[in-house]
Amino acid sequence: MSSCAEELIKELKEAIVNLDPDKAREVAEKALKQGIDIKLLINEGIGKAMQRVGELYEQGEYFLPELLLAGEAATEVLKALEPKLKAEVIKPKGVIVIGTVEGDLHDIGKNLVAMVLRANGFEVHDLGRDVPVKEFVKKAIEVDADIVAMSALLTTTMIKMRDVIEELKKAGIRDKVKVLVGGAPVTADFAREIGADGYAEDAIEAVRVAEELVRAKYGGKLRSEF
Ligand code: B1M
Repeated sequence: MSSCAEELIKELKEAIVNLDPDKAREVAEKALKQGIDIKLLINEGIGKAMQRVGELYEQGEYFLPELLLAGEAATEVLKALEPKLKAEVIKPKGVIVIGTVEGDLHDIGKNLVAMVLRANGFEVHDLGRDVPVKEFVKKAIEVDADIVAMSALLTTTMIKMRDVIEELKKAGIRDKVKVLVGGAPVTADFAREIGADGYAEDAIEAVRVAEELVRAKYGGKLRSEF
């Protein structure tokens, strides 16, 4: 990493950890103008900053209002990155319904995953956060989804992913829809245990896994290849 990139990423992290959304957006825009790799901004900037915010919360130095402000700062960075990530999609690689599961208000990681999937040629229908189990299934039917993608950040809400899979079975569409899961407390083992088809650790991996899942559904092809 160049020293200029290092300096800007440090500034970006500080703006988020110091709870300054305006500054965070300003630094992100500056970094984009200087051509700094978006992956670095996402992983080293937003990712590491939110990790630090989580630590400060655990240590009793930050409380809920601080978490909210840090969330706003990270969202400002995502907004700045979005135009750079937008891809013109004529025929999507696959259709994805995404959301954060019921009871869970964390949506920064999910927004990031949705944005990166879109930028990589998927049609993404974002249901938002705290999404009721049945909403995932309803939307999957409505848009003829290839993948239902779920995010959870709480150990108490990740179990809702299993409920969505059960609901897909009840609706008779489990064999038509692949399930992709992720989020900080989610692991590959947990994904297997609940019967999901794929797990991704971060937004970049989510793209690779989503492509694999669509290919598995269509005998090796992406939707755009038909
Ligand atoms: Co909360 N919170 N929070 N919080 N919060 C955590 C998650 C926590 C770890 C903090 C801590 O204690 N250290 C802890 C969870 C403990 C646990 O369950 N194990 C926690 C808690 C306890 C809570 C409350 C219960 C606090 C309270 O009320 N007492 C409460 C719950 C509210 C609710 O959801 N019902 C709460 C509330 C909040 C805010 C609303 C204030 C705010 C969220 C704002 C928002 O999202 N708009 C918030 C925040 C900001 C955090 C931390 C600090 C940051 C989360 C974040 O945005 N990370 C978090 C601490 C931490 O994570 N270190 C914490 C950055 C983001 C880019 O990462 O979402 O992990 P992440 O996404 C990653 C990967 O996980 C992956 O890709 C992304 C990177 O590329 N990924 C996927 C995510 N989804 C994926 C889906 C995929 C694939 C990959 O496929 C579909």
